[in-house]
Amino acid sequence: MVNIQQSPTATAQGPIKQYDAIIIGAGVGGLYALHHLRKMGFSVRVYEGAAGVGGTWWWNRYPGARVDGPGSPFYCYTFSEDLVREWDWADTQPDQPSVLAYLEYVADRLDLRRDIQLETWIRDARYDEEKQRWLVETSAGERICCQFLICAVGTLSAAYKPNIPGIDDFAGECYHTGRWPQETVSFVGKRVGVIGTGSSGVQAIPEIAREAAHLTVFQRTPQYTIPARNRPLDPELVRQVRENWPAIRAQLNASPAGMPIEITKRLASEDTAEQRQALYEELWQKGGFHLLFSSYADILTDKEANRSLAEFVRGKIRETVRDPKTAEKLLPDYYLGTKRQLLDNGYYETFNRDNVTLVDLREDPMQKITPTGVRTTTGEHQLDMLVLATGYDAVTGALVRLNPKGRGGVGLSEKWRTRFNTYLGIGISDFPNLLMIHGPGSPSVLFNMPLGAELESTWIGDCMSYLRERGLGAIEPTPDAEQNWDQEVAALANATLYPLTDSWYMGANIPGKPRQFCAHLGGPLYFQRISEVAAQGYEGFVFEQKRDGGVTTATGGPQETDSETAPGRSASI
Ligand code: N01
Repeated sequence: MVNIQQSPTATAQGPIKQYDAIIIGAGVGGLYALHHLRKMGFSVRVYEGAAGVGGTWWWNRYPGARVDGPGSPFYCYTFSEDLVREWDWADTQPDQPSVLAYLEYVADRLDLRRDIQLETWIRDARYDEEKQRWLVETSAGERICCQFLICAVGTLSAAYKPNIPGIDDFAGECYHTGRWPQETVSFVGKRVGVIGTGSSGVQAIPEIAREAAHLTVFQRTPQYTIPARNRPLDPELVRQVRENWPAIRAQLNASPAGMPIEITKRLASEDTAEQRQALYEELWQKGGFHLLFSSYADILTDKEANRSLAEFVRGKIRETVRDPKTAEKLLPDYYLGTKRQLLDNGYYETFNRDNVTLVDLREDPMQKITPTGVRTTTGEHQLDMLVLATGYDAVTGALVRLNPKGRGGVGLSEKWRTRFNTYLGIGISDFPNLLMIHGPGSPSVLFNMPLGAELESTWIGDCMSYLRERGLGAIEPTPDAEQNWDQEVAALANATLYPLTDSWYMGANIPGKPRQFCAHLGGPLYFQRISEVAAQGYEGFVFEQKRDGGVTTATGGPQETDSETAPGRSASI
């Protein structure tokens, strides 16, 4: 049975390593942060639980995993024209091995690996108010002391295994899409069950169906998915992009999702029903997010506009799926786009195959998982393999599981019990010197992730340098700034249809999780806001002068001490 929780065992011992900052996570965010902070002269080390770099792209090896947004050549780091010139993407929606290979290439090209420690989980991180530093213990039993704790722990990294009765009793193979094994998984000749029809399920299901003897899809909420229309990348586009990269980069920075998608200002009510139908058809054929973002400006804010597009997609489902009863079960009824919009490569078509069965859990609820299959009200579905495509405790989950302890030893899980308050999605009051990349309340999952990581890491680097230049020991948001930020994030979300739907954006997929929209919807305005905050001397944050107990380290690597402080010593390179 898939094991999602990590259980570190070694006892902390040995000398204490000193750094300016440690970064937790070697995914898209952590890799860039390491590069950037190192270049700024900070001593930094990255700790990563996986056996390789890549974060979510290292773990998500399930069949069919690929970028399901406007992909190449824009889902990449933008800061280096060399990288843009050197890396050849094959498809418009690169598959997981390609994205992972790209991130590995970046790690090598920028010589990042020497400062990354793999297969090392952070098992404790607590802020020492006297020393103004974080004291950290790893699963390998190491002790680290650093001024800044940079959490690049991923937004979709805390895999969620639902508490279905009997889930640990299944005797066959069982895998979670977010913790897929390194070795090849064969479906040949097997009766496979997939629970979950979000992005991961919708990508995996057509691939598994091609190999398996039989596939049973357990669907709780039917979803709208739009054809991704993945295709080989046009060499002419690549040439143009490479030649005009600075201008394209500026365009990406200025666009609402950090992606080159045409955003229309036209409202659905400005067109007739026939005109809307014709536009939807054109954008459906184009594929990808165009249907959602380039059709009408009010799709995500106006119920009627949304209904017209939703009905169009429901029509496509009825057209595609031959068995009307199956088609009916696949028809979604929430506001389109308010759960993460899915893109697929032949999802609805898969239900025309003879070896695929759809179980609608809303009319035939799941009762339990048995050693040999899944029991629903109408009977038992015998299975050799179970795939849990059940998603993540998104955006906050990995931070809460890390559970750093801030002022007074209070853990983040306690602080965030009823609401995930942050300031700018970067800082948290009572957690001095803890800085997040893609934290809750930043655009994170609603913005091009590599580009967002660059922009946030740059802000973090500037902030650290502000402290260094002024001999400051600590920075932390005020509770007022945090509360105002929370209201701003909520107000942006409340102006849309997002809060009307149960989604992981709202925390609704995790029992007991506060219902709260997880991201700032401002896009480029967000990045403008955080720059303004910095320009105004980090308005909304408070600083502490450095106390004597603080240890200053210089560029180039850790200091080792056998007590927790070494006042006045600075590291040699
Ligand atoms: O997870 P999800 P995901 N019984 O939470 C169902 C990103 N991503 O891994 O909708 C039965 O979306 C649940 O049902 P319901 C992307 O941002 C990116 O698919 O809650 N079913 C749902 O169908 C995405 O949005 C890429 O009713 C249960 C499914 O499991 C995010 O990751 C690829 C259940 C979970 O869907 C998460 O996607 C993949 C239960 N007890 C993912 N519990 C790329 O860009 C849950 N479900 C490559």
